[in-house]
Amino acid sequence: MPANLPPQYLKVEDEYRSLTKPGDRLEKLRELYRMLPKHKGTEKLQSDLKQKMSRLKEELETAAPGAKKQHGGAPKIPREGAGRVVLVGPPNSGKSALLAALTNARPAVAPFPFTTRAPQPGILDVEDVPIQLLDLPPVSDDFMEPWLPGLIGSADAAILTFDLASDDAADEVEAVLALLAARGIELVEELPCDVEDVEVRHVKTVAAAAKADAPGAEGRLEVLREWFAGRFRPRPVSAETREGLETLARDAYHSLGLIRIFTKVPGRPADRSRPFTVPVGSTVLDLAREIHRDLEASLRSAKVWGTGVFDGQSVKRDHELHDRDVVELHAS
Ligand SMILES: Nc1nc2c(ncn2[C@@H]2O[C@H](COP(=O)(O)OP(=O)(O)O)[C@@H](O)[C@H]2O)c(=O)[nH]1
Ligand SMILES: [Mg+2]
Repeated sequence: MPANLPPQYLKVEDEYRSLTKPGDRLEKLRELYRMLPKHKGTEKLQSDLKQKMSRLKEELETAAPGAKKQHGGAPKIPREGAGRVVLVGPPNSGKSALLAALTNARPAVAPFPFTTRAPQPGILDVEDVPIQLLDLPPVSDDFMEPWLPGLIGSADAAILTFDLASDDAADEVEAVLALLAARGIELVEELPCDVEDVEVRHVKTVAAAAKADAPGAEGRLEVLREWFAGRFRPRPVSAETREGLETLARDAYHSLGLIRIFTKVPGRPADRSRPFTVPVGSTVLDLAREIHRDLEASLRSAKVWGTGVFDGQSVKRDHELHDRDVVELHAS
């Protein structure tokens, strides 16, 4: 569905592009968001804008003078891979064990709360795409790192952990959701497409019912599914037995809404070792921009092998790409 943006919007977008100060850019993004018609055709734009706003907010918070003291030293974790998925959940729910089971990172796993104080990144390779999995301290009303909501809000997606070894798992997760909602962050399985409120950030979330091997886990899973019906459908996983880990990894990858594109140079086969990734709905021009800033200006045409085209079909810059397309870019 086309976005059909009003001319006024495009004008403000140009103004946004010319700004360099994060504070000014954030203000301009808020203005853009308010102007944007909210419907299915602008879904991708809406979430792009929210994402940019969250990242700028996080940047401003960690860079502000006095931020160190005020925020207890908000840690700066560089982004890696095609996207960032954060592990969110109550204390002791099995987040760090999942990071350890899914990546090569070795976080501390311990039977008492607040073992994890600083975010711990690991790389999860799934469907030929590396994604950054970030283990976080717990969301809790006993104590919560002040920078934690900002970091969650600026992530590309979240894994929310439900503790199948705990009889209070439902209440614990409700508390997490409420604490985040109070900070303008809503964890949701599906992103809504018509949010008027600039300040609410929806984070696409995969629900993981951790410790599926624990005694009584099956019954608790039933209860949780009923309790959260219509909001979350927790998938059983176990860091111990590795049950459900592959599915969880794939679901986390799919929650990022990416497509994989292979590139080739004329007269040679495609490089299928590492795909580029771009958001669903991206065009040839978006791909060029992703590969190199300069390529955006010099791009003349492209040939595509894949979905909805005949092999090697010449396409325009605004041609929409599909998962696993092979693209040959021609620049002047
Ligand atoms: N039985 C079982 N216990 C687990 C599993 N994952 C974590 N645990 C235990 O649950 C406790 C908390 O785990 P941890 O990963 O540190 O939780 P976090 O606080 O959410 O990071 C530790 O005692 C772990 O050994 C699992 O898959 N099965
Ligand atoms: Mg932990």
